Amino acid sequence: MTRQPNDERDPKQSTAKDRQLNDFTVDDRGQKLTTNHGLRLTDTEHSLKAGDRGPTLMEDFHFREKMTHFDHERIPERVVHARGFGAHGYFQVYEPMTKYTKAKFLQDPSVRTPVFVRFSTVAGSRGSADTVRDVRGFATKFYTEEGNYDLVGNNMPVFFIQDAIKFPDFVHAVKPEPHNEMPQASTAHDTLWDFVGQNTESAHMIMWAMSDRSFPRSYRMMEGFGVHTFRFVNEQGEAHFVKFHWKPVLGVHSLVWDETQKVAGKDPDFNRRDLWEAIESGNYPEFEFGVQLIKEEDEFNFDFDILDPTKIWPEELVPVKLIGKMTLNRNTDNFFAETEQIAFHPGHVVPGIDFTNDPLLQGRLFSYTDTQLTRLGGPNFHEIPINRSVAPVHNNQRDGMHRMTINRGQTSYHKNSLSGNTPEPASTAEGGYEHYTEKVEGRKVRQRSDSFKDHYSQATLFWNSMSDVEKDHIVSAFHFELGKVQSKEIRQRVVDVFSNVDEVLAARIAEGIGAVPPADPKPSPVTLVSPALSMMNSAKSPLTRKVAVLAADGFQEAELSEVTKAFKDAGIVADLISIRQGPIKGQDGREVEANQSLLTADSVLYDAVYVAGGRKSVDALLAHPKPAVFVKEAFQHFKPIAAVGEGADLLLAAGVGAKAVAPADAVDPAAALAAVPGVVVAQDASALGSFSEAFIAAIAEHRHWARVL
Ligand code: HDD
Repeated sequence: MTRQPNDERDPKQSTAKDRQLNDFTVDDRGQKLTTNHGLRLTDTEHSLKAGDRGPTLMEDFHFREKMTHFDHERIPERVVHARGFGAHGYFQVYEPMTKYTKAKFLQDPSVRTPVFVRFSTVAGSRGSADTVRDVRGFATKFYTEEGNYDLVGNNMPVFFIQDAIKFPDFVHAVKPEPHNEMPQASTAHDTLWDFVGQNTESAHMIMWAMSDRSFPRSYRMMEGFGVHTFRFVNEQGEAHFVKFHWKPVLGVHSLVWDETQKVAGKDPDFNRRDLWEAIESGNYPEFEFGVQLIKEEDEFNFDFDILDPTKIWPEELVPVKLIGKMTLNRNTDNFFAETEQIAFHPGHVVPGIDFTNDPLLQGRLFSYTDTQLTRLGGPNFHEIPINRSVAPVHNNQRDGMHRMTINRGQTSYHKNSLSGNTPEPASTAEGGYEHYTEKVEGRKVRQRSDSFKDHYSQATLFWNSMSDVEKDHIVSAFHFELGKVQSKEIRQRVVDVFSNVDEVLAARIAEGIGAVPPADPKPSPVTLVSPALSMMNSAKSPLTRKVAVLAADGFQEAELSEVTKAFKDAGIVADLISIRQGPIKGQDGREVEANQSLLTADSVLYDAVYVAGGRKSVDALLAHPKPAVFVKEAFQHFKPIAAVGEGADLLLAAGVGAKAVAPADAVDPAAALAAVPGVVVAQDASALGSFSEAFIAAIAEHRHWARVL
């Protein structure tokens, strides 16, 4: 599928927001070159000089304009979430949510509400790598008929702190250290772990951050969470507490740590490229929208405070009701204009959605507009095309840097008589926003409620809910992170803090970093488990997985063509990788195009590896140093691997199966390979159908953890 600019798309597929953006979209292709003022130019390669070897003249207005604009092209990056990637799409509700909320975009299943989503990492700069260990931002702007609604969430359901006033402290601790601006996009340094040791409310979020949720395989394969408790309010003014969820249709899947570090070098744009390519090829990412609801009268019926942003509402306790679906179906036309200039704000709500007294949320309501004033250069950032509401905007706000709107009329104040007192406030029946009339009472205090003081139970719940593999990964993550911490006191303090989560966990952490473990460690007495927290229980699918197909001249033709056809039919994306890019010849002389070479492709960029047979092809691969390393890495990253015929020789050369049975020379090598979880082999081309089926099933499993390395 070739890329279709927004204005050339099927009008039936375009949303009100797409059409609005078209009014601002310019296609320079095929046009004459002009200045910013529309003057046609004859030349842009030579500055105006006094003689062809002489000095440049001040009079050269084109030089000055071109250079001045260039000199000012950069804007400040976001103070957090600087690196991001966005896409357009739409949202549709499954059934009217009238009982719970009057939000118009949640009523009519036939209505497609336009959305723009920006995924991001938090700590790194704009140019940092995608696959670092970090929380991922998941911010959605719904362009509803009632104005923009922003759901500014993350891929983890809790946060590091409970009160927004601590956000600058937390961010200063997690960002590169101030004296030397190191390390980039990494939590593995002293100041972050010092913060964790001193601020125990972060314990639960740290458990998430140390899990593999911190490096999603794809933005299309991670959950999103609104984190805070919000309110749904219906037409009758009745409220429910609500938490928001995005559930990826493809399931929740992650990379493995070793892989993330290699990918960061091989393709720092890994996650953004994945999203871009999926959308370009018509594999539109889909997320179901879920809500957890608690009645107002049940506010105090839980053993945690439902307003505490370091707590989840376990899904087994408060089920997630899936109420709609978001589909991302269009890439941006221009990264800067759209993804960089979009401005989210958790305070952009619509009637039917309201806030609670979560002290983290309350503080966020200040920060987001404030930060745009510097980042986007003034108070009129809502007029930037990507930020514009599709609902009409009428008020008495005027002027400021870069004002676009030309407001007609004599008045710009309320109340007035000269314009009949318009624009006039709307009644609630006319869609006017009315705040939920919550009763509040209290003394002014700089304090936090005692109900926020349990910092550990849910960290334990998270730990208890992990599979053994996930637990091992969490422990290694602590070893890596704390291993980079210079201060022994800080390392010890972290072990001491996490012994409140689980002493066995703390002992395992201590073991890898030379710290003192808790004496006589025992598992935590908290035994609650929430299966929804383990990624192992997530949906599995082969759709859009990427397979590396290794072959060279002399490949067995049916083994390549039939298996790659089966991939295609199963929605799997295959790259043919050979020693060189370009055509390669099969046994019987048929040519196919290798679209990657062993220089451009790496195992870490694929979900699975397939080696076709053909003596000459496999011998060529064996003679080259890279293919065996390629397979070995895939094996060590627990990825599905398959081979037919002579292709199995490459697997054996990579050491696959070496530990499956012993002694290796006593058994049939093919049997040794077949005994490895996630390895699929066939003797020859006689049963390619069942072979492909078995391999595709192995690909759907994503990783094969039972493998002995
Ligand atoms: Fe924040 C950006 C998510 C707490 C202050 N935040 C930002 C973005 C996301 C989040 C996804 C990027 C939006 C984009 O793509 O442009 N933030 C969260 C979540 C939080 C959270 C889920 C906790 C539940 N944030 C938080 C607090 C504060 C901020 C407590 C300050 C009081 N966040 C900001 C900010 C940013 C931001 C400084 C930087 C760029 C921007 O807003 O537009 O205002």
